[in-house]
Amino acid sequence: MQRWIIHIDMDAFYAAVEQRDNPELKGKPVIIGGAGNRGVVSTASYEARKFGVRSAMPMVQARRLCPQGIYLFPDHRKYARISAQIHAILDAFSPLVEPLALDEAFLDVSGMELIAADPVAIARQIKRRIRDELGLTASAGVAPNKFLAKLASDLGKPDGLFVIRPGEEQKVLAALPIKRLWGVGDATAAILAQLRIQTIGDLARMNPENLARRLGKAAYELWQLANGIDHRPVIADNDPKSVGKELTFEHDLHYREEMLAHLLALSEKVGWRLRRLGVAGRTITLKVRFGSFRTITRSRTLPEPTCLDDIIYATVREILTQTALPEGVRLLGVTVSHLSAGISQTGLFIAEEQGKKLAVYSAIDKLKERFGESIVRRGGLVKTDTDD
Ligand code: TTP
Ligand code: MG
Repeated sequence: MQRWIIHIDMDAFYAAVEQRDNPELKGKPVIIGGAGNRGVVSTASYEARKFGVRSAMPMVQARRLCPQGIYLFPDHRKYARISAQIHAILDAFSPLVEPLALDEAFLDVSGMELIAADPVAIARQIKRRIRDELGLTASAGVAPNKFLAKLASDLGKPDGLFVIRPGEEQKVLAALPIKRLWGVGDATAAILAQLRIQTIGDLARMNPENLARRLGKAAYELWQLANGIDHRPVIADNDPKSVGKELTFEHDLHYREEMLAHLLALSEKVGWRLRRLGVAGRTITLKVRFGSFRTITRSRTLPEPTCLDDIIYATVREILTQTALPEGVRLLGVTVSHLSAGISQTGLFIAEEQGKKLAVYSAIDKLKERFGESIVRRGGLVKTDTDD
C-alpha cells in the first residue's frame, strides 16, 4: 500500500492569531517577541518578513530592520488553546496524528483513499476547516514520507498545498541546499562543502560508503534522505496500553444469549476505538462481575493482533462458554491489550484475511463517524443501554 503523509504547519502562527483577533493588524508588519534587551523574535507576520525579520532574531535587530512594525508580547495561553482546536480538527481526519509543535503535526492517511478522499483532497479539507472554523491559514505538505511532507509544507508557504508524488522526489530535492536535510547543521555542512557537496542532489549522487568514511554512521541516513527515502512512522501521541469498554446492567443477566448480545455490542465498540487509534492488540480479556460483586477476568492471547469486531467477539464468546456462571451477571467488560501500532501505516502485521475485512470495517467506520456510533449494527442485535 502506498504510504501518504500530510504535514500541516500554521502560517506565522502567533502573528496570524493576533491579526485575526485584532483586525487593525491585518496586512501590517506584526512582530511577536520577548521584552528587554535580550528579547528575541518568536515570529513575524509575512508583511514583516519582507523587511528581513525572522524568528529567533534579537528584538533590537528587528526594530532596526522594521521600525514601523507593530511589536507585541506573546500570549502563550491563547496559542495553546488554539493549538488544541487545531489538533481536534486534525484528529477527525486520521487516527494517526503526531503533534510536533503547537502549530504543526503529521498525519498518516495511508489507505484512506480507499474509503474517503485521496490524500490531496484530505489536505484541502483540513485547510478549509482550519480556515472556516478558526479563521487562520495553514500550509499542507502531502508526500510519501515525513521528511518530504515537512519539506513540502514549507515549499508552499504561506497558505500552501504542495504535493510530492512518488517518483518526483529527485526533481524537488536536487537543487535544494544541503541544509534543508534533517540533521545537517553548520558542522556537517562544512564537511560536505569540502567534498564539494552543496545541494541535496550532490549528496544523493554520492556513493554512501565513501560518504560514511567522512561522516560516520549518520552518512547512510543522510544519503537516504537525500534520495527521498524515510521510513520513520507517524507515532500518535495517545498511546494506550489497552482499549476496553464495559457495561453495567440495570438488572442482573441470567441468560447467556442475552450476555452474548451485549458482548457483541461491546466488541464492536472496542474494535472501532482500536481502529480509530490505528492500533491492534493480541490479548482479549473478558470481565464478569456477578450480582454479589465478585469479579473475574479471563484472557486469551491470539497468534496475531487484531482490531476486528468479529475476532474480538468470537474470542470473548469462547471465553464465556468456558466460564461458569453460578449467579446473575451485573457487569460485562471487553478489553484488548498488548497493542501494536500502525495498521494504517504498513498493514504489515495484519494477515491478509484480516486486511480484506479491515477495508469493509473502514467503510462501516466512516458511516459511524458521520452518523454516530449506533447507526451501524449487525442484524439481530438487541438494543442495548450503553453507558457512553
Ligand atoms: P513556526 O511554524 O516555525 O513559524 P510560524 O508558524 O510563525 O511561521 P511559518 O510556519 O509560516 O514559517 O513556529 C510556530 C510558532 O512557534 C511561531 O508562530 C512562534 C513560535 N516560535 C518561537 O517562539 N520561537 C522560534 O524560534 C520559532 C521558530 C517559533
Ligand atoms: Mg508555522
